[in-house]
Amino acid sequence: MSNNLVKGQIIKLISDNYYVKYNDDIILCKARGKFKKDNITPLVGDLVNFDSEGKVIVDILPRKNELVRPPISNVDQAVIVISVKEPNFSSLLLDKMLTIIEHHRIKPIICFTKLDLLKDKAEKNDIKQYMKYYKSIGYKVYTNRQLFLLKRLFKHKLTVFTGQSGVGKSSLLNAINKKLQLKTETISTALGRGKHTTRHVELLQLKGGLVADSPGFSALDFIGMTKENIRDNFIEFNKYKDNCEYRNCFHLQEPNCEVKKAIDKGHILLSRYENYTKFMKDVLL
Ligand SMILES: Nc1nc2c(ncn2[C@@H]2O[C@H](COP(=O)(O)OP(=O)(O)OP(=O)(O)O)[C@@H](O)[C@H]2O)c(=O)[nH]1
Ligand SMILES: [Mg+2]
Ligand SMILES: [Zn+2]
Repeated sequence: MSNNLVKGQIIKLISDNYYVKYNDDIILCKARGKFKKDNITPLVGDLVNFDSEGKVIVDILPRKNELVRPPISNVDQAVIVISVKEPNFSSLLLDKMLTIIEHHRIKPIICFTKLDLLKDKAEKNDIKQYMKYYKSIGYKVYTNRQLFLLKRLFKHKLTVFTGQSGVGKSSLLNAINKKLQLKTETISTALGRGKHTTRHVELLQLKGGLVADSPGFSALDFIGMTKENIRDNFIEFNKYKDNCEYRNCFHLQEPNCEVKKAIDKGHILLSRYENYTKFMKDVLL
């Protein structure tokens, strides 16, 4: 065994070239042949021991978590970027992303964009109510104009930016750090193709942390998630569940359900419950 083993983190992967961050250097490494034999694929985000002389990755340290799409490990938090227009706000999509991200034990942060496109007062009010509600249940909620606050979120963290194509993920990252110069696209072309402008997975250094401007988490479905998982990741329901008559209440048809009472009283947002019941049906299919 070599004496030159040091610990780094994979920040980019192009075919079988691994770019490993070691202090302030980026070192191009290969993976040890044994990984392939054992059917192990090093992922972007992996903490690794590598031989700094031979430039070979020798071990992958245990992963905190692992996403399939985008293929990244050790994710601490996800910024869910959601536009209020172009594309229109969808509470269904937001709740879906929240549920999936919570399930992966990743901390969600919500960032609304394109509020400048809201002309109608009622529409603006509507969005404000949503923002207030998600804050009230414990999420960090921002708009893309709150750069001062957003800039403080990244230190020592691995953050994934996620959300539909065209919501403004790359634009927001560029605003946080002008040097990034990520490619952005006008909305008509982005939507027309229905594809993400941003494709490959790479961790960028941002404000003392690492971020991935990922090509879509949104495509991810409730893969591997059970009804229980979905229920338990609607975080505000958990405060009421112990008082439901049934110990394993799904808050659907059961009598004396405290969650449903909380909805009737206006303590839980109706759209949250409607989206929840929809997801429960989807998972049963
Ligand atoms: N009006 C308005 N337009 C915005 C705002 N943020 C971003 N845009 C525009 O929205 C379009 C799409 O932005 P991108 O940053 O490319 O979106 P993206 O989320 O990175 O999209 P993909 O890479 O395709 O996933 C661009 O034309 C941006 O200029 C905003 O706050 N207001
Ligand atoms: Mg992009
Ligand atoms: Zn219940």
